Amino acid sequence: MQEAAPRSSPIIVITGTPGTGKTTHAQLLAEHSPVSLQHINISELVKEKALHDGFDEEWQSYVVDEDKVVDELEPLVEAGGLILDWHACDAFPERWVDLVVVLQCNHTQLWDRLEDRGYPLKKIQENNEAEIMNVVLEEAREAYAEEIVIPLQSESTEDLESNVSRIVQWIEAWQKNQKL
Ligand code: DAT
Repeated sequence: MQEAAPRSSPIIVITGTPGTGKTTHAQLLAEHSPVSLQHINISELVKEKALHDGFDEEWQSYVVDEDKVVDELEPLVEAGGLILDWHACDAFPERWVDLVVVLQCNHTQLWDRLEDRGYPLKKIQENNEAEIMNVVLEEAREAYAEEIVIPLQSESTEDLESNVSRIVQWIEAWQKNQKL
């Protein structure tokens, strides 16, 4: 296992099936964090910087070039202080990551959220199945040390608020540890 390089602010991955609340959590966390954290929505970055091999019409999504994503982020990693918001959490090298939050949501609620987003039926079904099978959580557990992968429920505003305050507490503890 690779050791994470020492850095003054942590790198936190917020992951989960699309619609579980990654961006909502990342935005609130960036507001409340005791250290400055830059929220990077990887799907937006892929579009903006064309880190893809084109658009898949059938799935209505970009075919992401993960190597390009990693190259784009690498210069930012040394300083730390990032929230990486993406469903494909295992794309990030282990040495980058201090905490992986995996958001989870019951599948009927997820279905409604994705329908509201106007996803095609096939994409809703695929994501729903992935959520039921815990695909993202399994991927996170395979890619990172067990103790840094934290699954959190994201079904209500209360969940959102308590998750963010839990992550804030984790950041405070992380900072104290770095100073030891
Ligand atoms: P993601 O970034 O994982 O695709 P999102 O943050 O865009 O998800 O959230 C999708 C929708 O669900 C959006 O309308 C906000 C809502 N939502 C997410 N998490 C929630 C929560 N814990 N409580 C209430 N609504 C939530």
